[in-house]
Amino acid sequence: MKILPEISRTLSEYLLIPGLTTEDCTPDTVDLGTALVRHRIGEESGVRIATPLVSAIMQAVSSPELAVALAQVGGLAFIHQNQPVEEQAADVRAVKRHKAGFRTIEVTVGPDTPLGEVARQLSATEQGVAVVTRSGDTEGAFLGIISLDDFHLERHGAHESAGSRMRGRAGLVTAPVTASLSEANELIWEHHLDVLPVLDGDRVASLVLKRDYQAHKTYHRASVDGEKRLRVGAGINSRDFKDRVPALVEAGADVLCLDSSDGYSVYQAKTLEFVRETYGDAVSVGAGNVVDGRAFRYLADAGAAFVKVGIGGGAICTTRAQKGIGRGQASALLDVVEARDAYARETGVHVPLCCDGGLLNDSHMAMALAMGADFIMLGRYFARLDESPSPKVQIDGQWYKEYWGEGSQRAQNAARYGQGGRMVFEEGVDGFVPYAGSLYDNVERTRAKLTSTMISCGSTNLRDFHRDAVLVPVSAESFKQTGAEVQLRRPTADH
Ligand code: MZP
Repeated sequence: MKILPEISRTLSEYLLIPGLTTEDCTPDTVDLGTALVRHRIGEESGVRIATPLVSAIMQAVSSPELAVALAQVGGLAFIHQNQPVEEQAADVRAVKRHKAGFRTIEVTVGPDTPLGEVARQLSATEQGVAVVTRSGDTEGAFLGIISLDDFHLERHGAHESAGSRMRGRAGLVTAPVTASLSEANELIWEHHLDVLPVLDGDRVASLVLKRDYQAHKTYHRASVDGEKRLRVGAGINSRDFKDRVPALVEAGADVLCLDSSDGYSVYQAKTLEFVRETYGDAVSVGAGNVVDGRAFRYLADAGAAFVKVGIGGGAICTTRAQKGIGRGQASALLDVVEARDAYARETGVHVPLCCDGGLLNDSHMAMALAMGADFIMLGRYFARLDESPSPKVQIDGQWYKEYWGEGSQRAQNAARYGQGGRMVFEEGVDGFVPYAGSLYDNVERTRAKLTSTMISCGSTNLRDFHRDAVLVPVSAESFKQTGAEVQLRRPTADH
């Protein structure tokens, strides 16, 4: 028996000290892009994401619908593995059918098409913006970009305005009907419009809202391996991997992740070995979860593409109470970051870390990233949103979404928690989380907060943030003082 000298600490036990904010540190210059899979230092990771958020490998969280939305804002979802192989592969295929890009539709207008028809199509598909092309024109002729808000203005104008002007929320530009796509792009930049086309050669491949452009530039660059399809990950387990992995690879999963509450096991190493022997470096598999440097090293040596950190911290998790296993997320992360950095110095290879579970608010995400996490896995956060697959229910006038753990009676994820292949006792609960609206709005707000934190710390990218962040542990007394004297007029909207 050995007792570690330091106390097990959570993420809320730290604060960040601001660093010097310079003029080149602005919301437009902060890049939240991150490596998802291992790579040689100095080289680019084979899979990068523009927003450092991934969804938990859970029934209540990672459906194809959520995966599409999350990929569109630059993150990545892991389709859960607590279902038959064919069903999981079908979920992956459903995501891969979507082309990369922001919520957009292409509308073709003829000489007599009323603008109202374009508006109707936009509303029917709940899209915010449309690229308008004209029927009969040569392929790629670009007439304009219409945002739903503009229809109130356009309605009163002549119909041909759709063909002779480009309108964005911030202004009106007159352009020749035959403007090439790149000319159109330049005009939109020049006139500070709110919507931007992402070009694929001479054609508009997708549209992004300007505020998301930075993310999408990174995402778009990262997402081209030739097909420009949305990215999606998928969970696997160390039991049926010989069937599951080939089916998921065939379905087009971009990255796989071993789904286990305790990843420090020979079974994970054997799974990684199988994938390496079968596919070489062509298939990336993350592993975990771990809470110390020894376990990280074991999985890194076994070839893990990334390693997930966190045991017992999940919002629905009862592992610590049931088995006495776990570690405060901050202590776990700091220990593993040290091992990750030592591994990089020794081998020249960076193995990204994913901080998984128990992040109760956006500041916890900022803290995890500051401590060295490359990206964050979230369950409760995504379960609360429109796009998650769980039922929305009303209780005492308030809306909630159902959220249950993979170790709960309801999920019965025996591959993750199986005690001898079946669930003898539960390690998770089944409950409700307050409904919080659309993923697009929530991720946008979270991105804004992370960006703002990084600006305060004087960092424009996550690598610098890891290097330059200065953290301080806080005393129990200082917690008590935060906002304790103010009676809230209304509950805050933030999670
Ligand atoms: P959270 O974001 O909801 O706090 O935590 C999500 C994480 O909790 C998942 O990614 C997974 O690692 C873990 N999890 C999932 N089910 C259980 C359980 O039933 C669990 N105990 O701990």
